[in-house]
Amino acid sequence: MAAFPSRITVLSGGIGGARFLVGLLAHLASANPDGQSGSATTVTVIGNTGDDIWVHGVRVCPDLDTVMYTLGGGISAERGWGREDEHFTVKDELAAYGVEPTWFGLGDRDLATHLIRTQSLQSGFTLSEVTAALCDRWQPGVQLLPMSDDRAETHVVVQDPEQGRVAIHFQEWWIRHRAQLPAESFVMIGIDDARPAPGVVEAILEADLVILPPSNPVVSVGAILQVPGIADALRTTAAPVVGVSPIIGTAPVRGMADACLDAIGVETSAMGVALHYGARSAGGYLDAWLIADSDAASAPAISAAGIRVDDAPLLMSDPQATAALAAATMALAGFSA
Ligand code: FO1
Repeated sequence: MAAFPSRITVLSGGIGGARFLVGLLAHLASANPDGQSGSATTVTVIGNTGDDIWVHGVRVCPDLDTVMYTLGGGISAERGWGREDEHFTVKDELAAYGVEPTWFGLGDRDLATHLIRTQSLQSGFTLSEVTAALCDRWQPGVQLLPMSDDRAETHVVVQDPEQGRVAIHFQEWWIRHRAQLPAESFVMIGIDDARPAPGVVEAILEADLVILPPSNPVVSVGAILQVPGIADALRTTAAPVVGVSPIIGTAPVRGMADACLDAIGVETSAMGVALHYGARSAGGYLDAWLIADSDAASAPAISAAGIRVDDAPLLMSDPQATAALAAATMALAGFSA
């Protein structure tokens, strides 16, 4: 067993990925005594920006902010997004003017982040630069990189009762329709011209371990993998690539990944997602896959596909459980737990 990786890279979406990262950092801090002597493991997070949206004139980056707030101590524990001790006074005033979208939960504290981001982008800074500047305040304990500095937004093709077949922004589908409008497909507007943000490809190629955390495999990890150049980096990195199933049994641990998986014809199960990502030995992304202990019966089929598999409790019910999950993930990759 190798000791500890010196560089871990995590491809993360929002709430599930952020929660996993809390456990990973806790595990590294407690289990890596060398950490105190400066040979700590560094963690780079490549954050999904496909969920990003212009709303009420400001640029909102939900998955970047969820990671930043969660690791920085500002997240709303109840919602899993946005700020703790939040109010929605501005949102209510906008609604009083009848200004759409009234369905988007723009928090007063959260608005400060979006105002700074919007001003910085409009004065020519890149999203990477803005994200680094915002993280100066929050000190998340990881290097947080957007998957791209270019705009690539996830839109959802749905059958609208009045308008017929239309594409709506992912956030409208996710928040206003609670992903209950059957999605025909997901389209990432601008993805063909999007380039990996500075440091993203290097973070994958130079990592000692790459983790696909229990984020939405379609609109979070899947979106990151659609940025030209990132999927290839994942296929070619010398680092082991280990994923954690976001599905236990036939249901997502949280969120609505099942609605997304249905849309792309992937079975909502630990095995379905594993086979969707595919084994690296067969041109896919996974060397290993961690499934719930209750799904251990699907282990033989997963390993038959060329993916090493282990099972562990996957519910991130508290920091200790999440740290244990991170330890199991690292052990599956061959690093000392
Ligand atoms: N999710 C909701 O369910 N309702 C909201 O009103 C909402 C507002 C919101 C504002 C800022 C932000 O960063 C995230 C927000 N989210 C909201 C969560 C967001 O839609 C999802 O977390 C991600 O896009 C999917 O991971």
